[in-house]
Amino acid sequence: MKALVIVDVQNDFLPDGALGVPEGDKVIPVINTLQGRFPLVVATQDWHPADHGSFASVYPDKDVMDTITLGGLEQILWPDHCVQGTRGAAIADELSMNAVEAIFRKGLDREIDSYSSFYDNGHIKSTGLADYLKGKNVQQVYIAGLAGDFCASYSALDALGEGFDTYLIEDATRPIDKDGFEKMKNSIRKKGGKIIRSDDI
Ligand code: VGL
Ligand code: ZN
Repeated sequence: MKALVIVDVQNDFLPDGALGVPEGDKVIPVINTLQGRFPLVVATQDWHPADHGSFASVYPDKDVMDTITLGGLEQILWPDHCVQGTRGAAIADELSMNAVEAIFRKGLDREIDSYSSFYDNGHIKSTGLADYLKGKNVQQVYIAGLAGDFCASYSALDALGEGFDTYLIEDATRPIDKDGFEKMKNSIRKKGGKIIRSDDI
């Protein structure tokens, strides 16, 4: 059985959002059309406390895109985004949510960031998504959503690590940085994942 994982299609990742992804809104109609082809659809939501350690605003001497060490890992500093309960953290209005059976939230721990839908960046805490999918006999995981070079790609890598046949749907995602996305796609391919288009499903 196959599942569609819709990653972080939230207002703050749309072009006008706090951490706007170029053309991020373009994924919405593609994902809405795709959902009917899957027996199981789940979504994730980046869900940070207002003083999350990945926010540049927390450090008086740092700027957005500077790097620091957070939770023992190199961390890019972001603009404040997806703060719990805010309009920016809400799922985009145009995304159809009727078929979404569960929403997995991540990024709640201020001491470590969490790009992947499955684990925090240190692979310490699980979101429960892998067990949820395995409990429903899912073998194929299809990844869509934002941002292509971060949360979508890290989700694909962790899905591979969990033993799922993994597909990243290229026209159902958009990256923050194109070069970074090419590198992530190569890492996914190297681990056995496939980069596909929505027409292939
Ligand atoms: C994301 C950066 C910071 C994402 C989340 O959803 O790709 N990127 N937080
Ligand atoms: Zn975030």
